[in-house]
Amino acid sequence: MKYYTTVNDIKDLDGLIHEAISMKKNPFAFSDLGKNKTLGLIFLNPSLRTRLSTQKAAINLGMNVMVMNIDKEGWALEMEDGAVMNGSSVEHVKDAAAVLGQYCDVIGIRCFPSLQNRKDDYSEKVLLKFMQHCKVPVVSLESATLHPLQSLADLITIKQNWKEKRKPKVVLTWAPHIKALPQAVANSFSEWMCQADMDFTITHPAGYELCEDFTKGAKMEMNQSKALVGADFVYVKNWSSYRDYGKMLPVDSDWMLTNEKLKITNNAKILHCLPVRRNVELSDEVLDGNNSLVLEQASNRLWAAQAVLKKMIENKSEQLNTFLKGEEIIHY
Ligand code: AN0
Ligand code: CP
Repeated sequence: MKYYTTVNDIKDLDGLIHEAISMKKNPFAFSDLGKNKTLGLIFLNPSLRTRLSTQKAAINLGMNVMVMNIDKEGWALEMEDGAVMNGSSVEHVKDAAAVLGQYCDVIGIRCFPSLQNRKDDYSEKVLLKFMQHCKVPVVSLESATLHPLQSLADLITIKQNWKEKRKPKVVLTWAPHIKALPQAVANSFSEWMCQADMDFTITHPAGYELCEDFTKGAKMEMNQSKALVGADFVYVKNWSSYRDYGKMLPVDSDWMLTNEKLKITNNAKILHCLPVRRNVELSDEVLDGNNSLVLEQASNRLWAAQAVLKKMIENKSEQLNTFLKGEEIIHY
C-alpha cells in the first residue's frame, strides 16, 4: 500500500481488519519488519490518540519514529504554487515535503481543513502537496475531508462487539458543539460503513447534510428519535455545515444523547472518536455507562495503525492512490 487516505486505498478490507485483529492478539509478531525504517509524523494540528497510537504502532513494528508539530516547530509554510514569498511564509511546502521524504520511509500527516474555502479543502490541497512532493508512502492522520485510521478502528470496534448473523443497525448522529468542527470524521465513518455494507443511517439537523461523495448507500433520517429506533450502535459526532461551509447553523431541538433518548434503541453501544466535550456533545451518563465503547475504540487505534503501517513497509511500490493517477490529480 503506497497511500492510505481513504477506504478506496484498501484492496482487501476484510484482510486488513483480520490483520489488525491478529496484531491485537500478538503485538510483537513483526517486531523486526520495520528495522532501519523511519516513520515521520507531521502534525499541522493538535492530536493525542493519533499521535501516540501511530507512534506506538511503529515502535511495535521495530520502526524509528520522528514527530514534528510542523505548525509550531517548523517554518511557516507556503501552500500556493508560484507564490512570491515576500510575506509571512518562509518555506514552500514543495521544499519541506521533499526534504521530509529524504529522511523518512513513510510519512504520516495531519492537515485539518481551513473551513473557509470548501473547494480547497475538498480537493485535499495540502495533503496532495505533501503526497506529490515527498515521494514516499503517505498515511493520512486526518486530512481535510477524511480520517481513515479512525474509521478502521471504528469498524474493528463494531465488528468485535457484534456476534449476531444479521447486519447491525448503525446510526451516525450529529451532536452539539461550541465551535465549528471538520466534517472529516463523519465523512470517513460514513464512507467506511457504506463500504462495509452495514445497515447505516445518518441523522442530523437541517443544513448539516454531508457531502454526497461519502454517503452513497446511507439512509437519511432527519428526526433523531426515529433514526435511533432499534439501533445496535450509535456513533456520536459534531460537524459543521458542508452546505453553508464551515458554519454552525442554528438548531432548535436538543441533539445531545442521554440514556432517556437511548431507550428506543436495541440497547445500543455508543461510539465517539474523542476528544469529546462532556455534557455538550454527549452526557456523562452515556460516556461513563456500560454501553460506551469509546475507550475500546481509542485502544483499537493502535491495531488499526499497526496493520496499515505493516502493509506500507511490506510493499512500498504498489498501485497509485485514488487521489493521484500518474501526475494528474483527481479531485472529488
Ligand atoms: C477534530 C475533528 O472533529 O475533526 C478531531 C477529531 C479526531 N476534533 C476537534 O477538533 C475537537
Ligand atoms: N480521535 C482522534 O483522532 O484523536 P486525536 O485528535 O487526539 O488524535
